[in-house]
Amino acid sequence: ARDTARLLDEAERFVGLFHSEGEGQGGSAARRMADIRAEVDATGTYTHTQAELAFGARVAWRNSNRCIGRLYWRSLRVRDRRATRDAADIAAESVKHLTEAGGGGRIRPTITVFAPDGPDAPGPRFHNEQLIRYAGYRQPDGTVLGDPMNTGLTELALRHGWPGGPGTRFDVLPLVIETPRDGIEVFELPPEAVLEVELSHPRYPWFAGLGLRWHAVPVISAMDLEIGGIRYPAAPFNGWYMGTEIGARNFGDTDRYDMLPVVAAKMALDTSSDTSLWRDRAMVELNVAVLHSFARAGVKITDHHTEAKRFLTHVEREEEAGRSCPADWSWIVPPLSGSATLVFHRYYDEGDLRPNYLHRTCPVT
Ligand code: HEM
Ligand code: NRG
Repeated sequence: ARDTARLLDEAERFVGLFHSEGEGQGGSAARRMADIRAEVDATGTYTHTQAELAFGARVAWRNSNRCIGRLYWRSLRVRDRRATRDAADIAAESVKHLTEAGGGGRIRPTITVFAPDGPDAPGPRFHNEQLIRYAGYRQPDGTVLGDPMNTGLTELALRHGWPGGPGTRFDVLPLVIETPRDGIEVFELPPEAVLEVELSHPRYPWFAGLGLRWHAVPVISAMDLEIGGIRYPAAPFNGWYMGTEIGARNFGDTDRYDMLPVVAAKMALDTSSDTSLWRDRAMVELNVAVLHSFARAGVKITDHHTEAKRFLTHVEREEEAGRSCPADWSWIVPPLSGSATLVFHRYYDEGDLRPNYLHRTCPVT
């Protein structure tokens, strides 16, 4: 009963927002709430209309206080796949999401929404943190082949029948999908659904020889979409990359691909002293390589200066619309040259609004 009361409270807040932002198409919030109450009475849950689902997914993006890319929140494409319940069909729809959203490089911000959690059974979920992730194989000597971030998911996939990839640093992991009926199942992604960019550098011919590559489309798949008290645990969404995510973090972090020492050595920098700023110089060139390579491959990407300006435009627009834009400074400020971007030089309201995308405690296991 307490759950039902909470659900109805959340539904009322959401329906109020939906109507106050002019999405109601002539209907009234009170009428809609009466229907929702009746449906909750009868079934323990309620079903969003397509318009509510699309609005909810877009506003959840608008409310994502860690995201610098929110200027285009209204243009999110919403694929309603709530009726798709079998793991194999969910995998097939995820592959379609990848090809449609990838657009051969003309990336389109897209979300696919699968079934929500219900009163009797949870919805399906992905154990993959993103639809495309590179395997991390723990080696006997304690090092990791591939992406150390994904050792847990790699071992989970192997335990559930994945034979393992070819054994490169960039083996694409299978989808690991859990449904209440069939438990955990594993589905290989077809290579043509995985758009990737090989990295080269505009001035350093040796850079291509490092053999680095990254996937074009980041599709976050282990966050719950929460709208009006309803949780959608499988609702993978994507935009495009900001270069620093790859060049500074994925390749720069010491607990990821840890490439700064390798790049610095190739650049013949003095790595014996922190003071030579070899890490900083290597990081800049890694980021130059990422932006250069994506542009050359015709794959949409953005740099942190452009995106910081766009973000402040977004904050202004939100204020004009009478809303304050919630933002988490520590995520919004880019990991490279923070103070050279405008987003560094101010503070923000953090906010914790709904609808939103929320982390579950643990995607793997
Ligand atoms: C986080 C950029 C689209 C929701 C981020 C981050 C960046 C970013 C740089 C920080 C990531 C990190 O530090 O690891 C962009 C760009 C987009 C875009 C350039 C291009 C259109 C989207 C879309 C959604 C979204 C379409 C949802 C519909 C989020 C969320 C986070 C986030 C929820 C936080 C993720 C977490 O907590 O791990 N975004 N984003 N973004 N973005 Fe966006
Ligand atoms: N840093 C992560 C991706 C996080 C989300 N970033 C986006 N989201 N651009 C990485 O894979 O490097 N998005 O929806 O576009």
